Amino acid sequence: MGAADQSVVASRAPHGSAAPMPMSRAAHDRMANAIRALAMDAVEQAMAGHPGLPMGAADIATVLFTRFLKFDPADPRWPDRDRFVLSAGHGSMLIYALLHLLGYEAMTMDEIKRFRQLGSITPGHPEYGHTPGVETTTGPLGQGLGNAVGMAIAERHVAAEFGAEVVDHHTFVLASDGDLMEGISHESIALAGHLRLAKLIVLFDDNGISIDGPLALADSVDQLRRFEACGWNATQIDGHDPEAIAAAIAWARSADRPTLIACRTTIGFGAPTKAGTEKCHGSPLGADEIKGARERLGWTSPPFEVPTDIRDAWRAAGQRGKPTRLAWDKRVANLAADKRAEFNRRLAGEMPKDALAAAVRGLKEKLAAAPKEIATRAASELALEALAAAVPEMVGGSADLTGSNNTKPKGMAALSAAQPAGRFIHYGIREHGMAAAMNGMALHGGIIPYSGTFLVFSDYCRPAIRLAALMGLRVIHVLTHDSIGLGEDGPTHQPIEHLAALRAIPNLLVFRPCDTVETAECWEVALAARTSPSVLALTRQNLPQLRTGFAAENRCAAGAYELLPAEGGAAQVSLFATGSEVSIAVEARKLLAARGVAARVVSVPCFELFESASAAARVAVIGDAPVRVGVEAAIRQGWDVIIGSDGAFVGMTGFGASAPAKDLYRHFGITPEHVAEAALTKLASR
Ligand SMILES: Cc1ncc(C[n+]2csc(CCOP(=O)(O)OP(=O)(O)O)c2C)c(N)n1
Repeated sequence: MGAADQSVVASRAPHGSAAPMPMSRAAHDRMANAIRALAMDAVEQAMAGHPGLPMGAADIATVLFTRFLKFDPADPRWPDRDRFVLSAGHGSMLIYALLHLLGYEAMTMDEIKRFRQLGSITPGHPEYGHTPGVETTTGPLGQGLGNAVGMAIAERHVAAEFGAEVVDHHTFVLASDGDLMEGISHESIALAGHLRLAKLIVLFDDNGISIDGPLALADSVDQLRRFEACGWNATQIDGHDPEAIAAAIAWARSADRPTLIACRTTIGFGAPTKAGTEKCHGSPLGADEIKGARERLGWTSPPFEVPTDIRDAWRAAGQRGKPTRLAWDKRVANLAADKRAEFNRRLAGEMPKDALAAAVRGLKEKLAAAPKEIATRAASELALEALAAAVPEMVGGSADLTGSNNTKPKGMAALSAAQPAGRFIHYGIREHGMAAAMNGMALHGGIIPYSGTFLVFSDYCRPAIRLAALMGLRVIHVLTHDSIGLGEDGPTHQPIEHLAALRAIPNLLVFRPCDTVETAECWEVALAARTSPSVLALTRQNLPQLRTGFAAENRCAAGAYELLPAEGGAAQVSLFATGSEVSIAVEARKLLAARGVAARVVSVPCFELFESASAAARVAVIGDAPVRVGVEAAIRQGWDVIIGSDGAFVGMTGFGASAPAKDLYRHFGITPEHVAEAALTKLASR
């Protein structure tokens, strides 16, 4: 920043008072140096990693964790803990050093020594579910910040429902230049500012260095003004001055909006020749540099040793939160019995099983009594009306396509700054920020987030969907307008490769229901999938209800099932289809019957569930008809698992076009006639 900016900084200086300093400056420095030493030594031993960020941000982390952060190492999942998100995941040694020093039992010195090794809890980038005390998986820059916005939304929402006596915590983020340069950061901070998430505090490691060198090579954004323009408080401080850090955090905690604290730091603080340069970003410092850093920092202990007095001071900081946690336990115990049970159920992520089952059953009974020819997006809205009433932790949303995605059932109030108890989030046109925030909500707990956009824009959410799958989070993406069937909007809006691309993500359930009943069943399975994210690919166009008559069994749970058997003899043809193409397969079956060919129709609402079924179940569903045909208005990739490489496929091979849906289906040959013809050709060639 130039001189002009400094005056802006001065006028924004925080005036709040911090918690009293529990230690001398010298003690602070030694505690911070313990982080620096562990980071240098672990990266050196692994011969890989990033010492620069932990060394630069050690003062910020020391102040935050010893004077402010509410946590208890004895219960890393205590629901009312403050969240700390290391958005700059490459600086993972910062969090590992902290967890070790603070006394998280699992984070032994051996684990620090095994930094980045197979089977350690100290992987290259922090991984949720792998390391107690790590709140989210970070590494892809910007995602942690996006998650933190969701965590802060969740805190406010759950607090609005259950009261501040049991839900009252802050979300802190340590973000780097890279986090703030990524586009997702803009979506996330704009949403946070709009929702006035006052308990969200971003500590920006403002070191002016990224991998290529000085930030000035590629960036000249005034981050303070950017955040302020998004409705945040913003201030800039010396990130190596513990009192300035403490005063800024105290100020931020009393704010009525989210706060950015730009902490001016020196990357690799203490390293004699590499500090302040990109040379300490992504590689070990080397023996000489480490020796020099030890001298500079006055750190005389050998590698992986922490002097007893410093270790004791860190442990004492780790013990600070225990009384607060025990007091919280009592407050929860004092809640009215049914409120307490509901609070605990939601935080445990358990479904209201009976209510959910009753809601699905009721809906299926209604659909059996009065079948509906509607789009699956409309069927999803019908399902949501029943489900959202039965599952109060569902919080919906849309990236400005609410009326198209049908994700807002009647009576669901908007969640806003003024009304945090609302259950529908207008995310704005921010698909990436939305998906990252959904992950944060699921990580926070107490909420099952679902949301919507067009299937084609899953590309805009994909990095966050991938992380949801990696972390095993129950988030549900309602992705409508799922094929050329959306019609006139044309090829920019018509997904072609998206189903295959989403199916390629491990642990993601991709559902493509064919009618109202399947839509209800897919919703039920998605809600029950505690450790998997789901996508519901839904149509714009109307579809006939193929599942008539009532059956309590959730047939979609198998992933694929025989919808219609062969008639008049053993099946010569098996027709496999998903979503809107199932009804085309049903028509093709009639055409084949007229030609004396017995065909069966298998609906495949979810490849992943089908692939996880037993071998016997799969063989039974695939059947032994000599000819297999797949029908899906998308690319063939992935289908050979079902139809074999010698199967016929009726679908798309390139981009779509702008026209009414019926014309497009004809134009691209995705018709009953063409399906029947493909089957007959295969039969004839045998
Ligand atoms: C989305 C994404 N793109 C690229 C990277 C690779 N990468 C890791 S750190 C980094 C930038 C480092 O600069 P900064 O964020 O300022 O961190 P610092 O150098 O201060 O540690 C990059 C490009 C990444 N992790 N995520």
